[in-house]
Amino acid sequence: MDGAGLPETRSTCPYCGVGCGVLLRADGNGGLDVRGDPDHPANFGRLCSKGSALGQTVGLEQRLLAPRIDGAEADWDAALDLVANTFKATIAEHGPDSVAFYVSGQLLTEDYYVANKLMKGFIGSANIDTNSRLCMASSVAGHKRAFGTDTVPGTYDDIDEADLVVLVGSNLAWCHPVLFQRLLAARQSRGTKIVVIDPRRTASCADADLHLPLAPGSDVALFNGLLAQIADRGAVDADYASHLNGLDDAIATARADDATITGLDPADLCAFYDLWIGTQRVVTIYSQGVNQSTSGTDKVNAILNCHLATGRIGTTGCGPFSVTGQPNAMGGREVGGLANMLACHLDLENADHRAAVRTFWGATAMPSRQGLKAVDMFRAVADGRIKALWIIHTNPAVSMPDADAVRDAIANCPFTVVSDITAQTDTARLADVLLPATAWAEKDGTVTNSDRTITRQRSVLPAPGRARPDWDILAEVGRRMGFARAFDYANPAEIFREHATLSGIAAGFGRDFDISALSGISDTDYAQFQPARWPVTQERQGGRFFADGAFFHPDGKARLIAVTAKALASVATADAPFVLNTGRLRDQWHTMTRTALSPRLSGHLPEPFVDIHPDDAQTLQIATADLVRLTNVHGQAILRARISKDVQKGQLFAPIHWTGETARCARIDALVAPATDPISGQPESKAGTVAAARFAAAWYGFAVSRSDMALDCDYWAKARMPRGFRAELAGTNVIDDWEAEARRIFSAPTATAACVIDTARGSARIVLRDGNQIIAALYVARTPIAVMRDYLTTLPGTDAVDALTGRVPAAIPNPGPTLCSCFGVGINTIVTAIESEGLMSVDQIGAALGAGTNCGSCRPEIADLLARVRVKEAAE
Ligand SMILES: Nc1nc2c(c(=O)[nH]1)N[C@H]1C(S)=C(S)[C@@H](COP(=O)(O)OP(=O)(O)OC[C@H]3O[C@@H](n4cnc5c(=O)[nH]c(N)nc54)[C@H](O)[C@@H]3O)O[C@H]1N2
Ligand SMILES: Nc1nc2c(c(=O)[nH]1)N[C@H]1C(S)=C(S)[C@@H](COP(=O)(O)OP(=O)(O)OC[C@H]3O[C@@H](n4cnc5c(=O)[nH]c(N)nc54)[C@H](O)[C@@H]3O)O[C@H]1N2
Ligand code: SF4
Ligand SMILES: [Mo]
Repeated sequence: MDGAGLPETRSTCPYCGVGCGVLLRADGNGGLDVRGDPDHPANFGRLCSKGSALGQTVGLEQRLLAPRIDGAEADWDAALDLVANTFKATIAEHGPDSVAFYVSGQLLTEDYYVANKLMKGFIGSANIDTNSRLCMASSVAGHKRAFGTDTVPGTYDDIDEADLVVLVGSNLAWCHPVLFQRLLAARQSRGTKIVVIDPRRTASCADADLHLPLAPGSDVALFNGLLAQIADRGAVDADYASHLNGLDDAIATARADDATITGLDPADLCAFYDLWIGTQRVVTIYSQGVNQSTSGTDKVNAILNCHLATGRIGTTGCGPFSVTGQPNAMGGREVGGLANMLACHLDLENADHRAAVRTFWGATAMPSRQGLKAVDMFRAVADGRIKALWIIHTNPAVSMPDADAVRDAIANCPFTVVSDITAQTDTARLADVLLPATAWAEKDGTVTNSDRTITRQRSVLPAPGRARPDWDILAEVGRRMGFARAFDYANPAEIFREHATLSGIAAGFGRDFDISALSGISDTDYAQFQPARWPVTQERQGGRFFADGAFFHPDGKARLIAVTAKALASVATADAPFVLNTGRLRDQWHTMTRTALSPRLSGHLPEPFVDIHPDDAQTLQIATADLVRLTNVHGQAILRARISKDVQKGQLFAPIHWTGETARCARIDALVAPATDPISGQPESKAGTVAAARFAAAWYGFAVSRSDMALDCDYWAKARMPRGFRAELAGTNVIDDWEAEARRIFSAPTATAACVIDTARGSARIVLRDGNQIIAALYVARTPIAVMRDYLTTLPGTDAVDALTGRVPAAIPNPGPTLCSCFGVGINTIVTAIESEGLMSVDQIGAALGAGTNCGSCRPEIADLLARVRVKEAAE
């Protein structure tokens, strides 16, 4: 069937907190055509590489299609009864705090609302926490300390309207690419200056006026320095100060702090202070470099202090801006999905708030104290206090700090339920009961993005197999636990209405989150709901907060918090001398369960790596493309070395995305200490300490295959390519018969093999064919194997005759690794075009090759490449 005639459906991208609107059309073959929604206020039609590739990720190949109990398929009744009865029995025997839910900022608001209601209103425990603890908890805590509520004051329009945008611990170019595009557009039209504050040189630095590579963790000192300068230079807004408490104290404490611990060049620091103080319209965007820290909450407040002191908050082009990571991180905060919150920004520990929610829900049991925050929750699983655990829409065996310990805790928990869309995750493999959820394009509900805009997600594909929406699964369990009335929902619209009604009650307590004007929304209006920024009340819709100086503390004022820089939790020692920084790549989403399905996205960076400074590499005798083993008391990882001055000496950077499904030994959180911020409970995922050493493999290999491979050597990492899979391999063991090994890896006992094996030199090249057609190939050498990977990945399924050489035939240009994933343009192609056609700008490269002209996500890297080629040319 040709889908071209079908109407497009408006929905939201399921990845980052930018919350881009998308227009979806089922192609009639199970696939999906995706384009940016030109009318959505987050993106106005733009998409990044991940959003553009959504259509490649909706296939059913890896989907979980039926419930499983102990690995065997089961029907829903059996699975739901088992879950409900086991939770009930556990609570009856050990009390409500012996069970826990660990959920996700990727759940829809309606899913999240039901989960929170079930735990906090009916099970009677607050042991529901979420991966937002690893993500937004410090921002939430910082907002609440300063404003009295968890309020994001500004909107995305401020990014368009600012004269200075400061990115603190945010790699916006890769992690919020559409906002970065909006920022670059502002830079072009009004000359917006950009400052990046990040220990690492990132893609976001390509267009920056100033990059401050501060010492890891030293943000408080940097912003204290700024506050002191604000005071010293008379830049405090005296009028606005009447709305503030704690100003003098915060300034005095800031003056006593020491900005030199940032390790920055004093001239650069001064340039930053001049720029910040001298520019009225400044937006300070911050993300995980701020939040994921044992002083995360203090970092947030150090930033908020500067905006409050200058009154630069809540007006056009002004304000602190915590950008949310996940698509519904904000919605999760609204429903109170964290263990220390109630619903609708109400406080669990406030008796009046509790009474109001209890009455509204008709709650049968409600906790009066906070539940366990993520790190403590998994500790309680490990030591047996938690006996039944339900994990929904998150992959903690990979993403939690001390991930090996978390994995073991889950494995040993007496009863673990996992709701996911696939059984092929490190966490799902540990489940006693596995529940199949409908995925993004199959479900209905709402999400709230970083600037408080609520958008609908709408289903365009049928639920496959027996998959059911998360809210529906949760409500079923609630009913089967005996709470029939409270969980008798017919559809998400009904849940949304209830949530909106409760927000009106919360507003009566002086809370900011109020969408009560939507409490009577009809099913039809919900179906047609257009993006709306909260609050949504009879009196007001959207807009900014705090320009009027009205805050949510009892006295109506904001609080500046006196904060002092603290050392990192992990101290470098002779045993673990390197600081390990971790973060994201442009084209992968977290634990890759969806983005890795796209060959286009997998082409960008197909292997886990660690960036290491050239001086450190030299000391450790590590050469480019060597493997490096990182170790500490928590665990280990083996990664490919990338030698780069983007990281500072003594620091390493590794991506978070690889799992036990995609690599042998690259779950980076196995190395991350479970040290947390004392206020927010957020772990310091950006600054553990590790030892690094060259991993001495006896052989290195590269493999391509039409079908999946059976890999079990010391090092392997695999990725999709257009017709199959590619893998990097290495081992310490001696393999005597490479042909037999290849047949085993590729499960091809009878294929025709062409082999060149040189035992003396330890090299082997093996191409397996079915008839003429290449089904797989393996290349092995004693040193990191130099073959032309980008060419070899095109071979399976073809009858190419020259595959055995591992080299591109002279007649074919080698495009090099993919830079532009939309158009599949490789680095070599771009470099050649720059050199041979004399291209001078990213736009000229786009015009010549198409690269960077669709989603624009690769533009910073193209700019970087251009600069490098020009520097090289200048030196020649
Ligand atoms: N492509 C892609 N985009 C994503 C995601 C994804 O998986 N892939 N995930 C989404 C989610 S959930 C989130 S939370 C966001 C995260 O978005 P970001 O926070 O922008 O991403 P990260 O790469 O985790 O970290 C940002 C930067 O913090 C820096 N950093 C480390 N330590 C410090 C420090 O002490 N101080 C400062 N100032 N900086 C430091 C790191 O070097 C890193 O460049 O991205 C969202 N968008
Ligand atoms: N070292 C280090 N660790 C980190 C971070 C870091 O920067 N450094 N970042 C942290 C942050 S900010 C975050 S947000 C976390 C993210 O970490 P996770 O939340 O663990 O990562 P995801 O891969 O997004 O996990 C989502 C899971 O939900 C499944 N899923 C997809 N759609 C659905 C659905 O509709 N329903 C259900 N039930 N399941 C679904 C996916 O298959 C996948 O298994 O990682 C954290 N861990
Ligand atoms: S910026 Fe990219 S990943 Fe984020 S919502 Fe938009 S399209 Fe999706
Ligand atoms: Mo996140």
